Parts: sequence; C-alpha cells; structure tokens
Amino acid sequence: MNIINPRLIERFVDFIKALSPEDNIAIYHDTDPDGICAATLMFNALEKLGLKTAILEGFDHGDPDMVEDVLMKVKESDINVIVFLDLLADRHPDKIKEVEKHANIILIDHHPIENDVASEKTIFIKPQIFVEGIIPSRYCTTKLVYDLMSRLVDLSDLDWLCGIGIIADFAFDAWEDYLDGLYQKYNVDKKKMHIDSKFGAIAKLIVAANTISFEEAEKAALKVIESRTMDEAIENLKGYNKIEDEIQKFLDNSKECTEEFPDKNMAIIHIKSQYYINSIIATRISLNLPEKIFFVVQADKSDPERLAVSGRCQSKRVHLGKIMHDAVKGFEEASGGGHAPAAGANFKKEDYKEFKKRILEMVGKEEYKNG
Ligand SMILES: [Mn+2]
Repeated sequence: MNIINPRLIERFVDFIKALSPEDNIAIYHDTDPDGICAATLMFNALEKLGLKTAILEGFDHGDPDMVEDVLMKVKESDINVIVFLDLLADRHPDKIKEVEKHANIILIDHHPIENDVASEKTIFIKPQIFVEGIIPSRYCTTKLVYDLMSRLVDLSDLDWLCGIGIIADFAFDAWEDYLDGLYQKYNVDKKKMHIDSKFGAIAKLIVAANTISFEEAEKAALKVIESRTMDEAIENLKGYNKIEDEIQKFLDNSKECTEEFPDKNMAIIHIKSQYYINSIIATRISLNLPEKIFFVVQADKSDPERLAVSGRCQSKRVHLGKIMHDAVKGFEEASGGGHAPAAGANFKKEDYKEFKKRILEMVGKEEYKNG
C-alpha cells in the first residue's frame, strides 16, 4: 500500500490540529460493525485530543434523506464540524453544498465514489483518492479512521476495533499480517473462519442489534463506545446474544421452512421471527454452499404487508442484482437490486406469487448468468 496523495492527509491532520474545545463536532456513522467501530475510534481520538463530540448518530449507509436530515440539524444547532463515517454522503452533492454553509465536513468512507464533493469546506477521503495497492472496499472505515487519527494521537489501546471492522467487512485478505498481529496482541484464538473468532463475535453482536431496530443499533454504538477492552464490549453487548441464539436455532432447523429446487441448485427460505434476520441468514447459509442460490423471505421490518427478500449466490454464477431488479419490474411500490453475489428486493405480499415465478425462470436464463 502506497500513499499517492500525501497532501490530502496533511490537510486532514492540519484541520484536526486546528480544532479547539470550542468547536462542536457531530459524528454520523453507519450502524453496521465497521461504521460503529469507526465512530468509536473517532469519538475516542477526539476525546484524547481534548475535543468535544456534541452529536453522535447513526444512519443506514444508503439512507436517501441522510444529508437532508443533517442539514436540518446543523441549521438548528451550533455544530460547526461534521464527520461522516462509512456513509454514502457523496451521493447528495447539492445537499453537501448546503451543509457547507453552516459547517466544515470530513467524509471518510470506502464505498465507490459517487461524486467528488471535495471543496474548501469539505475534506473528502476515500482510499481510491489517496492510496494505491489496496482494493478500496477492503480499506474499511474503521482502519481508515485508525490510520488517519493515529497521526495525531496514540490509539494503540483501541486497535482491537480494527479487527472487528476488518472482519465484519470481509476485508481480511488485505490485512493478513495486520490481523495476525492483533490475534497475538490480544491473545485471541485464530479460527478457520475469522468471523468465528472473538473479534467476529463482537461483530455478530453488533449485527444482531441491527436486526432489532435502527434505534437499538444506535444503542449498541454507545455500548461499544463505553467499552475500553474487547471483554468489556462483549459484556456490554451480551443482551444481543439471544438474537445470535435465534439465528443459530434457525440455521439448525432451516430445512422445515425451505423450499428446495434441486434442478436449479436453488432454495427459497421463509423466515418468521420478531428479529429482522433474513439478510444474516442468507449470508451465513450461503457461505458454506457457494454455488447454491438462496432467496430468504421475511415480512418487512416496518410494514408486515410487505416482504423483504435477501438473495445470495457466493460463487456469482448468476447476477442476483439484475435478477432482483427485473423480478420486481411493474410491481407497485417495489424495489430490487444489488450486487452479483448479494442483492435484495422489497414488495407487497400480493406480488409474491409472481415474484417467485419470475425468479425461478430467471435463474436458468442465459442473460442472468454472470461473467
Ligand atoms: Mn464499511
């Protein structure tokens, strides 16, 4: 990994150095493990520097109203510095310009660049802008914040958060040696799958909080921020173990609610749970069977008259993003799309029959094969 834009880093460092306790900083973060661990590092780093985080709030990373919401808040408060972490805030360049009238902005993220929002008021940091030699999606926001803020303050007591962020974002192949160092430093057993390690356990508990509600995920963020060590984090988050138990119970008994389509190497799984676990179930169940296509169906978290479907095919032999996109075409108030190996759809219950008919046709069609 090679820094190709040292001036951007210098600008960031100089900006933080120039802040004082009078500044009112707001941190907005994704509520997934990477977003929460990044926010924890940023919060603690600022505190160590004697700086004040006045607002700490979560967003879903693709929330279309995110920057608009931030704009309203900044207008009615004395916030003058806004930090976006692991959020697609650059999706809304016009709104960013509005926010800039009230505050300086730091945007640290590793999703693809949607718009270059760098300006005199905005420091825009994504791996693809300042480093080469690493796939941007692998330079997770937690590690970005750690590397950037470590230029200003010693964060080595909190580097276990990087282990969580890296593992939760499936970025481990880019950080093998670094992770080995963390396993050693914290005397953590290395398992066959990183997600089964102690770092992974904390990631799973944060994901579990997300399955209850957005508000619960924000509470989980505060619990992580209060934790000085991994053991404290596990203790503070232990209330979410019941969800992990429910997920495990479901995985052990998933046959009962699975429709198999052996000729298509595909399955449809129906979930009934008070927790919103279809996406986790889809991920976990597909990791062991990469060639198989899974559609996991659950009533929508916010509207029981709707269905949310998570699709997975880890081998990418079909393009699930295209399938999901086309499978809901013409449905009223529906959405569908995503990546080749992981995609989602959301539509009214009454459209399920047609949806099922379509996906069964599509998975066999040449045009939905991938590569
Ligand atoms: Mn991330």
